[in-house]
Amino acid sequence: MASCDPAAAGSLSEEFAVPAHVEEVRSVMEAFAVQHGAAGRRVVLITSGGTKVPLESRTVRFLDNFSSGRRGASSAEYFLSQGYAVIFLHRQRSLYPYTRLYTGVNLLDCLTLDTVQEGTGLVTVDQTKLPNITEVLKRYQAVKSAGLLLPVEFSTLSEYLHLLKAAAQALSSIGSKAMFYLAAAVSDFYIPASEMPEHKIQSSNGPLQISMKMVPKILKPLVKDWAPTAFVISFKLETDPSILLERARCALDTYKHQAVVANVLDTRHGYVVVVTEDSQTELVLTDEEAQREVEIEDKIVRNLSHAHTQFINQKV
Ligand code: 9Z3
Repeated sequence: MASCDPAAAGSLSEEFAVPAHVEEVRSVMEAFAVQHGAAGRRVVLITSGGTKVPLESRTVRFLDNFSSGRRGASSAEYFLSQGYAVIFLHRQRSLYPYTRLYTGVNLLDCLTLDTVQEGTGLVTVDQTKLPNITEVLKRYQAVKSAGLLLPVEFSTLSEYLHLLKAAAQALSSIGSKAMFYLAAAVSDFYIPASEMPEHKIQSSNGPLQISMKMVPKILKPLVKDWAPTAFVISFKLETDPSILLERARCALDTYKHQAVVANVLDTRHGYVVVVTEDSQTELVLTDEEAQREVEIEDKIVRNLSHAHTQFINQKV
């Protein structure tokens, strides 16, 4: 059996540059949590998309973790319909709640300039090219006008790590009403700033050999120190199904958080296993459900928000 995930190492600020706007974002997230907590709402912090690890300080090349952001973006919609307020910490330009439904559509092909209305700024939308747009727009505008969705962007691993820490601190005031839903695909490896070449690596120097350090496991301080009373869910991604559950259990045993959602890359949109200390629940999309365009995130979010209710009730 492979060993469990290594423990956290080093201090975040020493190893990863602190983004200039982190304090500002932290206070916006804190105000969001306090406002919704006071209104009796739960708040979920969703991470979504892959982190980028630069190979050069003036970055031309970088290592990316695969994630389209679909899991995070669709989950955000389902959490909103379950009554949660959502902080959506996502990779810049990855899929976004509601607009994700229209990726691949060229917006300009859906609009016609109304010659009668020309000069008023009005255009006509061809609704056949944007399925369910009226319904989706209504839902999006309701969420927006109620201030229920707070988007925060990251691009690099450093930004992700610092913003996640800031989010954990920001949500600490609402205790068990906070959920962390860590669906982002986070790099396990990085090159420390001190070892990174400043300029573009030259191919004229021959084949490239890089040595990367292990990324400190952020889940450890998150669960233990930054958000000890929150409901924390991590995701475990594997490509080899035979090691998936063992790796998920390993993560749960190491970090002692509430659940791991285990998935395999190729089947992630049709099958996941929610692993907790004393249960293992398979969530499956049937062919019939897939045809009706049911999404597995609907099932994941229902399962976890129910577990979150029980978690909150145990605490009071
Ligand atoms: C996941 O496992 C997500 O479900 C996916 C979603 C990234 C597969 P998409 O965005 O895909 O819908 O295209 N996220 C966690 C991935 C990850 O890096 N997990 C680490 C690990 O497996 C733990 S933090 O070791």
